[in-house]
Amino acid sequence: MPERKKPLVIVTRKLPDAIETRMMELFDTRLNLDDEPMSRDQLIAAAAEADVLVPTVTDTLDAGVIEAAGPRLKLIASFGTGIDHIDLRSAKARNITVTNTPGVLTEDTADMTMALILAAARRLVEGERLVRSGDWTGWGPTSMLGHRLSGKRLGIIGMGRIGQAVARRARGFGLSIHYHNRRRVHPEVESELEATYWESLDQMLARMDIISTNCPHTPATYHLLSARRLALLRREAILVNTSRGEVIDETALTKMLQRGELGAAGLDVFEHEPAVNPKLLKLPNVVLLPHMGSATLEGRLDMGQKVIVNIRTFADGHTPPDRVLETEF
Ligand code: 8YV
Repeated sequence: MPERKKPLVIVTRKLPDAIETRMMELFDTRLNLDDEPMSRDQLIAAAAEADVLVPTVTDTLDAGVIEAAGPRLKLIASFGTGIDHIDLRSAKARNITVTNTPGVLTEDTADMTMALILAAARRLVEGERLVRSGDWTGWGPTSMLGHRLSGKRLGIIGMGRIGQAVARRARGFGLSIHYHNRRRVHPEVESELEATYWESLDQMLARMDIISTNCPHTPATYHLLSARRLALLRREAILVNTSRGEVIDETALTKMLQRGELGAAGLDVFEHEPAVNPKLLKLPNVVLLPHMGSATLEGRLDMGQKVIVNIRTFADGHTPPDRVLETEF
């Protein structure tokens, strides 16, 4: 049997060595060893040449880039779960299959969500800064007071895999679980988590001590937490976001934090990453992280494995396991 030609796979960012090595063995792989994010022109050039493109969240594959794709491009195997950086309609119109890496980031992202909840409620970063500054004068009965988690209400926006993993952890901290989701989750899950479903997001927002956004960014969730909705939050509420910056109106949120209209926030993602609203940087009651919710070595290896399996399955003429379905558009 004649040996089949290996597909040309162009990877846009530096991936873990083990993943890159395996990709080199399996495919005609072009790596980005410098890890310099590709410019739009470089992306267009890559899409024009590749059989398979492996982008990440930092690559915007909009209609223009996808329309410029060459006839060979048949698969976009994204390294990541979120797919909001890819114009799925254009990909479909060009008959390009899109895959992602769901499931393997769930626990890590949920851990980071809890870390942000704890950090914001208990002022971890402020305390750390105080010690480092050399200005700490010793323990005081009223110094560095935060808020107890146990007995508070957590409202989760987006009760998918990550939202549920957050709920499981939060219950261990004594939080009661509330959620808003497009669809009510299975009664068994609701009862396991003793979760209260709110069809009305507005109603839920007004009653929670802590809000966590765990939904994907889609046209329907863009600025889901608009200025109007943010204003419904209780004055002492804590808001954490490990999903996508675009889900929250960052300007409105910043204004509220500046005016003391919100207790605290923990943000791992931003509306215009990597740019962060400079006003946020000045606020003491905000914990800011550089989109590291899923940043574990184990997670990155699992993601890479998924990318490889998706490419391999597709190249063998089968439907890749993580094909993004049209219902996700
Ligand atoms: C990933 C993420 O690290 O997978 C996602 O949706 O937000 C991140 O945690 C990133 O997307 C990799 O492309």
